[in-house]
Amino acid sequence: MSTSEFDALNRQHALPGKLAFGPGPGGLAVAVVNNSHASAMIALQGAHVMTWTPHGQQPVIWLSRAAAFAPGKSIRGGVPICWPWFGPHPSDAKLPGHGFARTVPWEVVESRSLRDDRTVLVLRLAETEATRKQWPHATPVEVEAHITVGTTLEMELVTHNNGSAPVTIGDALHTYFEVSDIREVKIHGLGGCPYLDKVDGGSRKQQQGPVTIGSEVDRVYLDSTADCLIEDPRWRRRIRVSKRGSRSSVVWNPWTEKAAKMGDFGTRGYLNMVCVESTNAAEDVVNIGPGGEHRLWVRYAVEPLS
Ligand code: TA6
Repeated sequence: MSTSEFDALNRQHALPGKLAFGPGPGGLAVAVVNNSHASAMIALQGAHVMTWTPHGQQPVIWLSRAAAFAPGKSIRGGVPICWPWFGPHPSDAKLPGHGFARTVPWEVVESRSLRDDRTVLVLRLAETEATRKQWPHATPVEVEAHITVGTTLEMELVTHNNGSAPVTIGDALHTYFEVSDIREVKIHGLGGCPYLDKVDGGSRKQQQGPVTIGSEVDRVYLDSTADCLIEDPRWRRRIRVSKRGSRSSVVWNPWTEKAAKMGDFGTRGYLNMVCVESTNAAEDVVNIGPGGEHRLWVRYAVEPLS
């Protein structure tokens, strides 16, 4: 983005002292938020929340120190938006995993400060010839990301079916949370849920008690609508993941080998992260009727461990 484009963007959407746009890592255009509650950085590519840190807290969102930042390249960490499919494309392995939304530019459509000083930023992805090539379908669809930065982080992914035919999407907020040491963390809220274990051929199992991680974990929890709690004893906190409009959750940590193969995790990055993803994936994809919409909403909150 050129200086004059940043100037135009700031003239239209900057919030003095709270929100400004400029070049970020790798020259990617970013929105930088700093209000009385928290700081955050959001790449316009993919409407990708890269960082969110409530003042006085350790970072809540993990961003790999070895992440690559380049146009069209997915960013390792933050909150990747998976849309309009989750995971591998259902029929064409040549198409990007987790859809194209996270690697294309989104347009800023609104910014505002709320009365409680939280900062709202709304971005929209309108379809293009390039996206239609990857996702040919009869009905015009667009998606918006509503991001609210405060002592909590709220995100809502709104898919609008603007046409006269139904459309099916998979979507997710593929959030990387920062933890002190994954080996000490417990994830509550999924006990009793059935899950597909992608580390064991996708076999269907049932979660017993909290999730603990001591090797590669990649699980799609079905019928999971309750809050998840990421309990971090060393940082004496837990991160509450609340959601609406999502019927499945994914827990993922690549552990050593997979992280090394991916190349953008850094040497020990996997020890300080866990993905708890709010998704509509696998058998939980979403059908949106003509003129309808689907909302996937999350709220992340940090709570002290008594
Ligand atoms: O959500 C878990 C997962 O599907 C893993 O299987 C792994 O592929 C991860 O997403 C990261 O995918 P990415 O395309 O961002 O490298």
